[in-house]
Formats: sequence, structure tokens, C-alpha cells
Amino acid sequence: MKKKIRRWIGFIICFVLLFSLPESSRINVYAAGTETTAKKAPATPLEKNGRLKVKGANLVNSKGKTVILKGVSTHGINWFPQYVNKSAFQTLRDQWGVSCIRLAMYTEEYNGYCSGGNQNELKKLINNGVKYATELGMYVIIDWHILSDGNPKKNQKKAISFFKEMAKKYRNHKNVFYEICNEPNGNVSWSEIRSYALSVIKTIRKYDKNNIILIGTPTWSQDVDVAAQNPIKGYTNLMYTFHFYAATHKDSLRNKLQAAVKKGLPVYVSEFGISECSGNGNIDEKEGNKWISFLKKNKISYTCWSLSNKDESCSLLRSSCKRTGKFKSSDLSKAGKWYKAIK
Ligand code: IDC
Repeated sequence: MKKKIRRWIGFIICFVLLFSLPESSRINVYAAGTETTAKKAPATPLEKNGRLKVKGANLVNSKGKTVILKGVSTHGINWFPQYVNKSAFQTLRDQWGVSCIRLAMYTEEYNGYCSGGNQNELKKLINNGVKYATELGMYVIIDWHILSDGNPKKNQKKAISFFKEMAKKYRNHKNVFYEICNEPNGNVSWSEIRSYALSVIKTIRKYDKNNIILIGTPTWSQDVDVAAQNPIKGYTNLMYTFHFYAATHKDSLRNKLQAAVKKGLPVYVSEFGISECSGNGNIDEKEGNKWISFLKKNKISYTCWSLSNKDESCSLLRSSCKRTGKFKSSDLSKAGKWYKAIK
């Protein structure tokens, strides 16, 4: 009889001990021998860094650590919609170390958002692009790609209603950037761009208090030194864009960037190439390396133009490449091979 009682007590103790273990180890106990050897996927850029914000001149992650995003820009999504796909973005993330995709939506070039393009189709592409990037844990820039419309005020009303829609939709996303005017150019001053930016920012911030807003600067987003003299006040999470093309732009343009950095302006290189500024002509890898080391030294994020197979030297893919994702080495242009190797 005593033996029986002891056995029961022993049984109850075992039972209590087993269920006092944390659930994870309990499962191991039950599943011993059935464990798989599958490795956990590495953390995505978004899992690693969370919501980014602007601190001083830098982009910092949710733990306050400075981050530099390596990005790729699409070509105009109105012309090359086929590259807005998850496989392309995933290849860039996993094989190129890219953490940010820029979705370039021309406003006034042929079939642009404000020049006869199908606005619903264009927004669908933006929404799909944001969705793929989000699923892959990547950051994503929604780029209002002004170019021949030099002065952003020209389409200000349309910009405001577009960004109102985007800000309402993406207020809870942690990975979205709004780039409100790609490259102001022609006869447009910083004070005009500043006043455009203030109206768009005011609209965005009504709905989205956090996501970072990128602001273009005069002369095709080169005059960050001018913007640095009178930056926008009263809002957080703003950055100013600086663009360069390495076969054209060298020390004298770097000096302008240096001046802005010295003033503490938060700068984001939302577009650059190593071709000439026409997007074609020579490729200058050496100058490209100089630029990248300058950007790294100053903790500035950068985005390379462009993910397409257009027959021009800034394209990251060869014109013979028909693939729209899972790019192989033989699919890459000179610029593509160079950029893939940038760590
Ligand atoms: C270029 C494209 C080219 C296209 C042209 C449209 O590479 O295929 O025909 O735009 O006008 C920029 C612009 C970007 C340009 C790029 C290269 O932001 O739209 O793309 N560039 O010229 N600024 C400096 C260079």
C-alpha cells in the first residue's frame, strides 16, 4: 500500500514539474526526436532596425543607432512596371544587401501622373510596391518624380491630394518614406521649394505624424548647401535630398554636400548613378567609390538609379536581360555589378 502511495506522489510531482516548465521547453520534451534542422531566416532590415527617425543630421533606428540604407530606385514605374515585383525586391535584399526600394513615379514625363498617365494604375503599382517591400521587411520610398515640371508648385494641388491619400494609407507603416519632389530645376529658388514643401508636409503630418519626408533641393537636388542656410522648422523627421552622377559630378559637388553636412543638415541621397548625368555615357566606378566612401564616412543613405534594362549605362541590368527577378551575374550591367558589390 505504502509503495502505491509513493508511486502516486512521484507521479504527481513529475506532472507538476513538467507543466511548470516554459512552453517552449515543454514542446521540446514532447517533440524530442522530431526537431527539424531548418535554420531561422536572418532578420529583415525592418526587423533589425524598426521605425527609423531623424536625429540631428542622421537616420537612426529604434534603438537610436545610426543606420545607412543601401537602396535601389526603380526607373519610372509608368515605363517599367514589370520591375515592381516581389522576386526582384527579394533578390536585391538577399543578394545585393539592399534594404530600401524607391518607387519613382514621374509626374510630367510621358504618361506621368499629371500628364495623362492612368492614375489608378500608377497608384496600384505604388501600393503593390509598398506591399512587397513591407512583406520583405524593407524600407520603401514613394517618390513624386518631378523632372521636366521643374517647379514643384506646378502640380502642387495634385501632389497634396496624392500625399494625403498616401499618408492616410501608410500612417501605421514603419517603413515608408515620402519623397515629395524628386528634382526641382530651372528657374526655381529654395524659398519656392520650401513653401511647396511646407504645404505638402502640413498635409502629410495631419495624418502621418512619424514617417520620414524627403525634400528636394534646387538644381536637380544638388543645392543642399543652400537649403542648409534656411531649413524647414517646426516639424520632425525631415531630410533633404542630394543627387549626383559620378561620371559628371566630382569634388566641386562633393564640396556642396560637405558644406551642408557641416551645418548639420540631415541629407539623404535618394538618387545617384555612376554614369553621366544624362543617365548614359561613361561609367566611372572609381569616382563612384569615392562618393560611397564619402557617404559612409558621413553616415548618409543612398539609392542607385535604376532597376531596368533600358539601353543606357545607368541601368543596373543589361539590355539583353529579360528576367524581372532572380537576377544572375550575367544579367547585370557594369553599373549593376559594381553596385551589387558595394557593402
Ligand atoms: C532619366 C532616365 C532616362 C529617361 C529620362 C527622362 O534614365 O531613361 O529617358 O530620365 O527624362 C535624374 C532624374 C532621372 C533621370 C536620371 C538620368 O531624376 O529621372 O532618369 N537623372 O538622367 N537626375 C539626374 C540624372
